[in-house]
Amino acid sequence: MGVLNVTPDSFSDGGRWIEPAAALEHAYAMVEAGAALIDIGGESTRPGAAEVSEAEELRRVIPLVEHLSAGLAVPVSVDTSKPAVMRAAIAAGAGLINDVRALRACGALEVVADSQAAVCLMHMQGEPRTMQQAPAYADVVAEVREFLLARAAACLAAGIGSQRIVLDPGFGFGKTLTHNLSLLRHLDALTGGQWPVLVGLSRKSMIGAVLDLPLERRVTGSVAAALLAAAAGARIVRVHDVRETVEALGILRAVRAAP
Ligand code: YH5
Repeated sequence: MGVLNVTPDSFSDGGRWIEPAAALEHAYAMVEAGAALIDIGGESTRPGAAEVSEAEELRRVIPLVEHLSAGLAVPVSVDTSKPAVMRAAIAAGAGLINDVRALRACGALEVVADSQAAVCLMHMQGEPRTMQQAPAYADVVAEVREFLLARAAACLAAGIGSQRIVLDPGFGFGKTLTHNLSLLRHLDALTGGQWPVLVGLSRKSMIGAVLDLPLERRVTGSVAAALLAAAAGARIVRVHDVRETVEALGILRAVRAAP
C-alpha cells in the first residue's frame, strides 16, 4: 500500500502532493513501482495536528479518488474517520476505508455496512492531539488485540462481511517506543488469527528513535521493519518508499517459494 498524503502539514511528505497534478503523478509512480493499493489521506493524524473540517477533507480527497479509482489498475483506499467523507469516497470509487478510529465515529459503521467497500480497523489510544503524552498499557499486545477483535465483531454485527475486514495495531498511535517494539515482536498474536493484518511503520518515529535518524534517512529502517512485519504474517504494508519495499518483499516471496 503506497501512501499518498494530501495534507499540507503531513508528517513525512511535508505536503508535497497537495498540488493535485503532482499527487496524481505520484500515485501512478507508486503503482509503477509495484504498489497494489494506494491510500489517500486528507486528514493529518500527526501527534498534535489540527483537526481538518469535513468540507476541507472532501475538497482535498474526493477529486483524487474519482481520478485514481477510474485511472489506476489497483484499488484506492481512503484514510478517513468521517462518515460523510467515507460515503463520498465510496461513491467516487474507493474500495477500502482506512480508519485510524476503527469506525467508532457515529454513523461510520453504517456507511461501510451500506456499501461493498472493505475496511481497515486501526488501534489508537487517545486522540491524535494528545495520544503521545503518556501512553500506558498493562499488556499492550493483549489490549490492542482485544480492541481490534471487538471492533471486528462490531463490524460483523453491523453486516460488514468477514471478507471485507482488515486489522492494524496502529504503530505510533498512543504508543511509546517500547510499546511499538513489543507489538512488532509479538505481531504473530495478531496475524495468527482469522483476520488479515495491515501495518504502517514507514518513516515513523520508532524507526528514527531506534536508529537515531531524521525523517529523510529512515528508508532502510522502514524497509527492514516492513519485511519483518511481512515475515511475521502481515498481509499489507503501508509505505512511502514503494520500490524499495517491493524489492525486499520479493526476497521474502522467493524464500517462501523454496522447497
Ligand atoms: C497506520 O499505521 N499511519 S498516518 C509519523 C511519521 C511518518 C509517518 C514521524 N495512517 C497509519 O504514516 N493508517 C497513518 O514520522 C495509517 N495504519 C493505518 N491503517 C502516520 C504516518 C507517519 C507518522
